[in-house]
Amino acid sequence: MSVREAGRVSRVVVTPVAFRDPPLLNVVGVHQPYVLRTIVQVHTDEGLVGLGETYADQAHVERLEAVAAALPGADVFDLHALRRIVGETLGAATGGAGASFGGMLEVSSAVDTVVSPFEVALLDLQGRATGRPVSDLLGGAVRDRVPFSAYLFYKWAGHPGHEEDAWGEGRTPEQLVEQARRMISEYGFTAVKLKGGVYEPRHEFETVEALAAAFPEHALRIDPNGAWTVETSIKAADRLSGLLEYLEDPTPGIPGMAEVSRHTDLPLATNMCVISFEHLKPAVAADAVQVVLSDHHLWGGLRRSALLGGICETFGMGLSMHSNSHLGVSLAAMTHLAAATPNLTYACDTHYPWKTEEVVKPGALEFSGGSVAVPKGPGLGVELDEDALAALHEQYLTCGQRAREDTAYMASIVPGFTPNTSRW
Ligand code: GKR
Ligand code: MG
Repeated sequence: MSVREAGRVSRVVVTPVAFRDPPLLNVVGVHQPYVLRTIVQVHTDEGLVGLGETYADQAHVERLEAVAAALPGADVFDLHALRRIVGETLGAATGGAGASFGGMLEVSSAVDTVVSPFEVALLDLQGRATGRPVSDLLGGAVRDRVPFSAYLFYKWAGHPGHEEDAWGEGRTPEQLVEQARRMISEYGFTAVKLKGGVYEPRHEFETVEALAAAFPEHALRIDPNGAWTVETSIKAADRLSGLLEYLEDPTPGIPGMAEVSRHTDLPLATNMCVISFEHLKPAVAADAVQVVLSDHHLWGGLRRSALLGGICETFGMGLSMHSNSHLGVSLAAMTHLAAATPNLTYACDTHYPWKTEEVVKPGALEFSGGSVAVPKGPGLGVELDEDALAALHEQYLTCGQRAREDTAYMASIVPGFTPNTSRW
C-alpha cells in the first residue's frame, strides 16, 4: 500500500441515526425503542473520508455540528489542534459546561466527549493515507483478536404495545441462563457480564449463582450501576467473591467504593466513579477501585484512552472496557484500541448482540470464539453502507426521540418510577 497525502479537512458531515433496541432494564429505567447515535464523516481535500461514532443526545449533536463547522482547514495529523478547536468552539458555545448522558453519567466538561468521534475519524484518515490500521497508529496491535463479553440484561419480552422480540423475557435466573446460553452459542463468548441494579439484590445474587453453576469455566461480572448501599455491596462481595472476576460499581462514588474495597479482596471495577482524568488521583489515593473500564467515547478518544491504560498500569490497576449501545464504527474503534493496549487483559463489554440494524458494510467485523479479529486494512477497516446510513437517519427523524431517557420512558410505563441508585 503506497503512502498518499491525507490532506486537510475539507468538510465534515454529522449524521444522527436511530436503530432499534430491545427493552433492556437498568438502574435508571429501561432502554427506549431506539438507540440514538451520531456518525461523523470527515472529508479531506485529497478525497479521503474518515469515520467516527458517538452519542446523539440533542445537545451533543449541536456541539458536534458547531465543531464540524470549525474543522475545515485542519491538518489531519494535528490532533492537538483538534482538541484546541473543540475547546475554543465549545467555550464559545457553552461556556465550557459539562454534559449528561442517559441520566447515569454526568461529565464536568464536554470537550472529551466531543473530541472523541473527530479524533477517531482523523486517525481513520491517517491510517487510510498511510495504509496502516489504526492499531498501528496506537503503538501496534499486541493481539490479533480482541475478546468481548456476553452482556446479559434483565428485560421485558417486548416494548409495551409491540410484539415480543427475539430474546423474549429475561427476569428469572433460569431465563438469564438461557439468554447467556444463546449469546454464548452464537458468539462464543468466554466472559459474561450481568447488568444488575434492577431487582432486589437477593434475586440478582441468585442469578449470578445460576450463571456460575451453568458456566463454571466462564469469567463472570455483575454491574448494578450503584444500586446498592455500602453494606449490601459488602454482603454481595462476601457471597459472590468466589464466582466473580470483578464486581462493577456496586455503590456510587469514590468514598463508598473505597469503603467496600476495605472489606473485600474481590476487585472492584468502575465506569461510574472514575470517568475522567481528574477522578484518578482521588480514586488511587483511596484505593477505591482495582479495575477501570475505559471508554474512548467518554475519555477523549483513542489516544487519551491509551494514556488512561498507562496510568492504570502505573498505579497497579487493571483495565477493562465499557460499552453503551453502539454500531460498527465504534466496534471497530474499540477493537483497534483494545488490540493496541497491552494491559487491557479483560474481555471488553459490548452491546453488539442486542442490535439488529447497522451502518457499516458486513464482513469487516465478525465474532468468533467470543472475539473480533483486528481489521488489518487501512484505518479503522470499515466502510459505511450509505443506504443503511440514510435509512437509519430517516428513522432518527421520525422516531420522536431526541435524547436517551431511560427513566422517563420507564416512568411512562411504571408511573412513579425513580432510579434505583442506592435503593437497596
Ligand atoms: O445499556 O443500560 C445500559 C447500561 O447500563 C449502560 O448504560 C451502562 O453505561 O454498560 C454500562 C455500564 O457498564 O455501566
Ligand atoms: Mg458499568
